[in-house]
Amino acid sequence: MSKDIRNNWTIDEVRAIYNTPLLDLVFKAAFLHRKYNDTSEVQVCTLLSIKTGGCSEDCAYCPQAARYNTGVDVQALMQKDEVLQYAQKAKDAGSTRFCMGAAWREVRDNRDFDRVLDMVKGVDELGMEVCCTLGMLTESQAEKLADAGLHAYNHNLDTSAEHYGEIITTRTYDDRLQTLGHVRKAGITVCCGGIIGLGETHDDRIQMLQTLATMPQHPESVPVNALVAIKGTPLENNQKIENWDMVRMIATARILMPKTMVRLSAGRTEMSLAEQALCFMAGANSIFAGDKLLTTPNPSFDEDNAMFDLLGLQPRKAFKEEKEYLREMVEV
Ligand code: SAM
Ligand code: DTB
Ligand code: SF4
Repeated sequence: MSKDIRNNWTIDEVRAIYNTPLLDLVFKAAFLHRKYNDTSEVQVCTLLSIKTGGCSEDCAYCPQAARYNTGVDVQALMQKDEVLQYAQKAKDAGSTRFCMGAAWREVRDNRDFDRVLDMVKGVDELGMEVCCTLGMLTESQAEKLADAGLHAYNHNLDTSAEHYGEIITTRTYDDRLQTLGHVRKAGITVCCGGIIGLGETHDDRIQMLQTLATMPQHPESVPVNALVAIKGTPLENNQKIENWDMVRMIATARILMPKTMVRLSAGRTEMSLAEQALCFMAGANSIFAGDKLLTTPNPSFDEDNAMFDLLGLQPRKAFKEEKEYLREMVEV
């Protein structure tokens, strides 16, 4: 194992990296990014909200929590065929990963879950990397998702353990870590990151990054979201984050977890091309594409294709890691 890939980062080491003067930080991150990844490639993922709104949790940022008046209409679980049409459209537009999100606190063993398992099978059969984000999972639910062909599970830590109680009171940080353990044990890849702009301190961000980077195995992807401030939620008046903070988060994540896909996630509609370019320079190598995230707007495929042309970037192929691994096995 290379000395750059570590799981024993101390909080002081993470703090020192995070506080490096910005241009030095970006340089170091860009260097490691070039050492471990093909920097001409960006993973293109598309999200679909398969069950929207009406969630019983109190996540202070979320437009889908039932207790806030955000104007999001509640929609029951979509039908499999309709979901597969969206997935095919996303594939045709160049996406290689399709992520289905449900506004659930946790998965229940019922007919809705069986339908989600069918959707997972269907998207997998399209040859896309299929991802879900459905809330908390038990060990056996994670196994069923793995058997259906699930490639990745998104379950964010959102912020530090210390700040968590200020943002969510209806579940704990440990609940979150437990689900992540079930996902890992079932052999599904882990997608886990957070949000900046929740009113956290720099130290909260540093602590969250340390938690991610000291997991026994780094998450395969780390989404970094900027808060989309939603009218009706407790965080509606939070100040917009500085793009410099996004760059600092991405660069620190890249240095701590050199091989992880670092996703420049929510917030891109507020960013200029130059700001996004700096994020790619700092080590971001994945985006959400398509004109909607779950319930809020996102740049269109056309805008992103133009950005890729301008910056000389290309969409990364599906299942690249697995294909390289198989090739190595055959060559041995
Ligand atoms: N209910 C499931 C859960 O909480 O894990 C899955 C869906 S939930 C909407 C997925 C993630 O979206 C959250 O963990 C959070 O990180 C992100 N998210 C939700 N609302 C957001 C907002 N307004 N701005 C930025 N990110 C947001
Ligand atoms: C993640 O980290 N960000 C995505 C995805 N994982 C599920 C969700 C962003 C949601 C932004 C608010 C919305 O569109 O509802
Ligand atoms: Fe939103 Fe997920 Fe929290 Fe529900 S659990 S309020 S969908 S972030």
